[in-house]
Amino acid sequence: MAKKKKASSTSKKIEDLKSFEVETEGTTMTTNQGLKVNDTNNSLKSGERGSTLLEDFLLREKITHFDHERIPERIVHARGSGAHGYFELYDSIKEFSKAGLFTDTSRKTPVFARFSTVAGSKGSTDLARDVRGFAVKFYTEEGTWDLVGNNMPIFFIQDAMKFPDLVHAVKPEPNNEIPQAASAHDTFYDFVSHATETLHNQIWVMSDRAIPRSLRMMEGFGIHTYRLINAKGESHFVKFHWKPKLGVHSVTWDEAVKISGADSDFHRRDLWDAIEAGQFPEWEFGIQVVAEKDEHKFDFDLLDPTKLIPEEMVPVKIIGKMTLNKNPENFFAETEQVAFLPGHIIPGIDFTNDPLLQGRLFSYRDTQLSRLGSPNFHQIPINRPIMPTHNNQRDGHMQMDVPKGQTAYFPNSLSGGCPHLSKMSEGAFTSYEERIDARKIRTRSESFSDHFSQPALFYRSLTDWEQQHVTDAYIFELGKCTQQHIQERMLYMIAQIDNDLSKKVAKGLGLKVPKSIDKPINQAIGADAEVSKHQPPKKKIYLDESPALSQAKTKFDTIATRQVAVLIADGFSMKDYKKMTDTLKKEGAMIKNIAPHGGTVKSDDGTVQKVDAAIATTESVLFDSLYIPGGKESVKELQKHAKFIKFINEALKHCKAIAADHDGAKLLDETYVKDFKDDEAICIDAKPSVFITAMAQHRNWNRMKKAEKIPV
Ligand code: HDE
Repeated sequence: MAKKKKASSTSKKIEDLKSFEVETEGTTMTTNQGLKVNDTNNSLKSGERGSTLLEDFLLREKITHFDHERIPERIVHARGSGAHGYFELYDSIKEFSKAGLFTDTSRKTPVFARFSTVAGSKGSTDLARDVRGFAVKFYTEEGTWDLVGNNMPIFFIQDAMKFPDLVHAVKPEPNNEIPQAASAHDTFYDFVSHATETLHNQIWVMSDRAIPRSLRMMEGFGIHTYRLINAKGESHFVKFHWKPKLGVHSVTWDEAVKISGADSDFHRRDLWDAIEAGQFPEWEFGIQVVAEKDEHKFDFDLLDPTKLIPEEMVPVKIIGKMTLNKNPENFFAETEQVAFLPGHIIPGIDFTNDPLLQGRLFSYRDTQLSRLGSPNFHQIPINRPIMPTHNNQRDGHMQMDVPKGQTAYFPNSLSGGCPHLSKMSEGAFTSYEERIDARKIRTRSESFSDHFSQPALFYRSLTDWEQQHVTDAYIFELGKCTQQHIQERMLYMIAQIDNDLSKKVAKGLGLKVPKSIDKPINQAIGADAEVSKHQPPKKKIYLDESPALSQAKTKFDTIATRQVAVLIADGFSMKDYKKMTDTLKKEGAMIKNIAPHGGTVKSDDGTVQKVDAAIATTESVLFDSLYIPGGKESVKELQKHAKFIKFINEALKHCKAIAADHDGAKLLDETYVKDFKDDEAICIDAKPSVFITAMAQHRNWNRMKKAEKIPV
């Protein structure tokens, strides 16, 4: 079989990985000891029909390895997809940071990024309603820096101490291991309704951000406030942002549910295919910088990870770009074995006292020990830094290096004092000397106690259709809870964010918003006595709206990588087809021919077109838009298959752009499209440019209210 041409790319890290690659082509089968094998199908037996002999070392080696080939999946973020790429800096920010990757614009820093869902197991659907992990490993010349973030700018909890409770609540319930990859169940909302600090992240999860159209179309956030340290040793607070070049776009919940059935690898496949096609995903990298002196000027605490800094208050300064241009060679070796640690830091960046970040600094190293099984996990090829490493750490399971010499301690004279220490001026990392004068105390700062202002700001900043999606999501999620007291407690909490929202959700649940819950809210918070003591009775409004929080305000200027389903059968008009698809391809769209059967179809001028998917094997939800060229015979044939009608009706319901030329429009007349002829995104006998503009809008949300009634 001809080998598929791969998108090429190289970097210091890719070269390093190459030295570990093992080719299969042209090789002879051997055991792990290099012994040539002549039979891998039959075990050694006492006679043709006899029992298997203990002597069979070939069988034992093969089976033993197989028996142990699984490792524990990540306790959270088990389901993930990764890719290689590089980071480029537009402008030096040496006034803020001395880090090489932030000061040297000539560098191309190799990266490996892994995107993930949080709650589901390794094999769960990509389209779960969930936060997405956005972890990037920068292989810098000063050591590896891991920015382990999410696609939402805030987190559920304020203190690492609560993380096991949060995760236990959202994961499948312990008695029956139900539900998989879903927050819509009693234990999650039982927890959430008792911990008001979760409400901000929780309302983001109800928004479309939790069901991205593509991993390539979501933002990324470092969440915590970090520090940037310049060459003079001065510190600035910083929040890190990733902004996708393709804009931020999502699917609807109805699509998410259907995609989970049609292709549960939808996001993984989309990322892989885009990179293989040379359509490299790109994100711009931005920083929000706050001077030390301004630490306390906000209505919230910079150390509180449930708060964002509205971009309207501190703009995001774009300083660079990440491009992902190479798929892994082996999923397990790279995407599964990659170990991200927030504690992997480099000179020029430092931590703050955010109590969630502080806990993470412990957890990520610890978890690799049970997941990867050894303190030598940094020696696994994907985890090796591009810089040589030297220290006196020794031995442990699976030691891959062969450290030479007589000494493994410091100080020493027998090895000439090596490996020797470096000074800060020679590039050594030294922690920022923050002044601390404090009591040792197990508590939560009063400055962390406003839990409603920012979820309310988020909700206020959404457009009507986005707010509608949040309402529907709450009705779905709380509707799946079986305990009325949990639903009512949630309604009470939501009312603290927005009364009207709570009323709409209550209506959907067939309940009333309670005026109070079984205990006053302060006590309801339970364990966090300090938080409850300071709980403000009312939310604050320090900003009317933050447009940056709405997906409707992102980019709508490209159809690159959009999937267009072209519905054709024998006799389709080649003239229509060519005119439309040539223009779409020029804009970077991906054309997929969908026909009544697999193989090929013949156009009206006798040209043969390859079919990408027979209608029986695909679904409308896997595409961004659809086009039907003319051709009497073709349209007649398509009409015979009810699934094409369903296909079109679903695209219409999901507010997608639909185009048809000549006879193609007749097929639309058999669908609900006939009631939507004035719709801006229904393009009949229109120029390709009209269809392109409609598709670039991602969806025609003006259609949403009417389209919701379409019964598919
Ligand atoms: Fe994680 N998290 N986390 N998390 N997290 C893990 O580390 C943890 C948090 C995030 O693609 C684990 O290697 C604690 C915030 C991502 O491999 C574990 C706390 C943010 C990934 C862990 C948090 C994240 C993880 C599981 C609260 C966004 C996947 C496997 C103190 C800023 C990385 C592993 C990948 C993975 C612990 C909170 C993002 C158990 C204790 C906040 C993207 O160590």
